[in-house]
Amino acid sequence: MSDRSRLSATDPLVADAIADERTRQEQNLEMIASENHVSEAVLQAQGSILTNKYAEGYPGERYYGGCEHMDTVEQAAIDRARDLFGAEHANVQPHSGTQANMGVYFAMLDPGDKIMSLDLNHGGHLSHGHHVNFSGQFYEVEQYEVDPETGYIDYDALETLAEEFDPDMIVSGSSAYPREFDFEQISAVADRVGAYHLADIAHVTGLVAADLHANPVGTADFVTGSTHKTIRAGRGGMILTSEDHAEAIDKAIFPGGQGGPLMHNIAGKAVGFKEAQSDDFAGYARQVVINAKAMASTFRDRGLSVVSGGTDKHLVLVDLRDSHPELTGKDAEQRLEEVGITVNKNTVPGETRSPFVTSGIRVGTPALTTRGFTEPVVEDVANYMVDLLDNPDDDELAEMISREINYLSQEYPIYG
Ligand code: DSN
Repeated sequence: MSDRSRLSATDPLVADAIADERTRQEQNLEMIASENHVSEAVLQAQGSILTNKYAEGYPGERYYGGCEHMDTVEQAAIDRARDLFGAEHANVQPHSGTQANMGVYFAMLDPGDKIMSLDLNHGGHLSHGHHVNFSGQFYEVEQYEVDPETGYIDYDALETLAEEFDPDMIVSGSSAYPREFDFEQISAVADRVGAYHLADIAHVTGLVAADLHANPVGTADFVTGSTHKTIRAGRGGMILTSEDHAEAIDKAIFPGGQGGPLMHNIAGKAVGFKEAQSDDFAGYARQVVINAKAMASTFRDRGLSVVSGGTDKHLVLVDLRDSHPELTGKDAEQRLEEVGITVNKNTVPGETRSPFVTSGIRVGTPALTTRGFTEPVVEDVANYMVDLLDNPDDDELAEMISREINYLSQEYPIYG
């Protein structure tokens, strides 16, 4: 009996939902910038019997017996992460990027200490001190912004704010900022005001690993990331740091903030990191950026306003207010979803609508590039998107685009 038939016999509801989700992923174009399609090898590792094993502790120092194979897997993930990013120390146990950030805060800060980070509406992340997140409740937070004219981070204003606020930690990194961070400049400001610098590279781990994006390791005191985005190593998080902070970080993750590591996820990370060491992956990462730039210039040519005028990486942030004032991010997300294009509504700098409505959409190329899309196809997709946004009530056009998307999804299968 195959695994699939065993699951459908035990729990048809879950089996059907997984099968339907697989069909959805195959038939839609996934353009949420934080998503990707992992390899069959990563899927196999993450869906393995390693989920059965408790391995509290770290390789060679566990609180449970029978951990010799867990040590092999976790040490491989650690060694490969250190090699990919040039880090002295890697902790691969955080369950997610947010848990990784929590680990760094818990290791280095006391409740009430001060964090300075990028505002959520300007591209930041909830775990960088937003008031609805623990980070905004346990710490005092001030946020820097992008220059409203250019869409780039205003480093002069960041420095002035740091001098006034006197933070204990400055966080760089983002969820929806289409440009590279100047990690060296932020580290220099952090040094001047006596703060730690945490660089959260969640979105760009794959681009950093492939040397396509500045690497903050060795510049920032701590580097955190998630492992399922551009690096395609399956769900999870990691922390990279220097030897002198290694012990504090390891203690903050276990026993500080987590119990048993998710060994099946760590196996996925190990496999994904091995894949990321290959020339194939470097070519993939290059194409992710080429595709995003092609998408940004198509949007621009068609009259859309692209925050910061373009992109340095895998995502484009479209501000709909100038070109489509009547269309919200929510409307755009919904209309695109109806033809098989999945994006997410996103707040934009100077946002006036709620996060449930928004005035923008965030569009990413990591998953399309995994399917094999190159610039001409990406440009076609971008043109279909603008056609639809220009004519949101034209059902005939929507049907035609839906057929084209369906054709493309069959031409470029994910798992065959
Ligand atoms: N929620 C993720 C994103 O979409 O960017 C980040 O954690």
